[in-house]
Amino acid sequence: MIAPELQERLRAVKHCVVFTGAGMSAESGIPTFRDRAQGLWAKVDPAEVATPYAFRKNPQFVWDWHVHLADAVRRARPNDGHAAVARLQQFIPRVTVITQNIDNLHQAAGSRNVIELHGNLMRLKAFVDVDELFNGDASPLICRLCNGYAVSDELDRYAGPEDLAAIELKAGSVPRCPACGALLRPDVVWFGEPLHPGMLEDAFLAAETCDALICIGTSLEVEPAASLPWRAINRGALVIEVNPVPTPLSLAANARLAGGAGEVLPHFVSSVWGSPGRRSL
Ligand code: BV8
Repeated sequence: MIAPELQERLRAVKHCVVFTGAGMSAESGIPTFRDRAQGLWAKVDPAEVATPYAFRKNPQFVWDWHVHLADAVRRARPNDGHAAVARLQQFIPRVTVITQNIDNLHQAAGSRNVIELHGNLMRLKAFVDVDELFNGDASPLICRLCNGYAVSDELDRYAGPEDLAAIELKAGSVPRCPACGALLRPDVVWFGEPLHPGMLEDAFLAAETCDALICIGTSLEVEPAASLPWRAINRGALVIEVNPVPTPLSLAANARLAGGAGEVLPHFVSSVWGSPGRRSL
């Protein structure tokens, strides 16, 4: 498990970053990214379908792919790994969870300071076709309700935020903003889209100023998120990796816990900081 001197150093940590990927939610029944193309989607490369270009070309196809994922997310509950991550808040003065996941399970487990680098599948937003925007010379009309570029002004002048909030990511045709008719899409960061600048800046700052970073369930293949553990290492932070298989980070980390998040994290947290319920803050 973890060498005693490393345990001592971990117990002295004041700010811990927990950086997670799809493997964190695998034991909650949500397919990892590389396994996402399962069953009816077996022939689909997620990096090809989770893009604005794919959505513009075939909105219904991309919508249906996300509905398939959303159904798995709705069935999912936080696993023992999410609970162990949330328990760190009892022992460490500051815990920042930075997740690539879009399933809300860290928050559901009780983690309070969560940066969702790639968005959240249960939120919708207007689809803004940047290419279309820069082709046309007419300055687009911004919809007062969805903040998208209105397809037509005031389809329903009485539509309000509750009408927009009532629209869900579920099977059926791709919904439109009730006020302006703009297509709606999942509020996740697709490939080829920039991450939210403020969020990314916060994530970089946390990784560069923390005392320890625990990297859980990520293949570290997607940038710019994948650079976070390396930023922590470059600043001299302790880095622990949790993954059943080695990754490019494994040899550089101070320790690697080979196993599933739900399987190894509860024992890791108890053995270093103490069993559930023991408070040290
Ligand atoms: C951007 C939302 C710029 C959608 C996602 C060439 C080289 C380098 C970079 C690029 C390139 N070409 C393009 C890029 C950039 C691209 C990128 O990185 N592509 C990769 C594929 C090469 N990045 C982007 O496009 C980003 N944007 O760069 O914008 C820009 C700037 C200005 C203006 C315009 C543009 C946006 C990236 C975000 C993409 N969206 N998600 C959705 O989820 O539907 S990323 C997607 O991959 C998921 O969020 C997923 O979380 C993420 C990363 O994957 P992992 O989480 O690591 O999951 P994976 O399955 O890979 O691994 C799971 C791991 O868990 C494995 O290691 C496994 O062993 C382990 N595991 C399994 N079971 C368990 C476990 N671990 C613990 N416990 C278990 N039980």
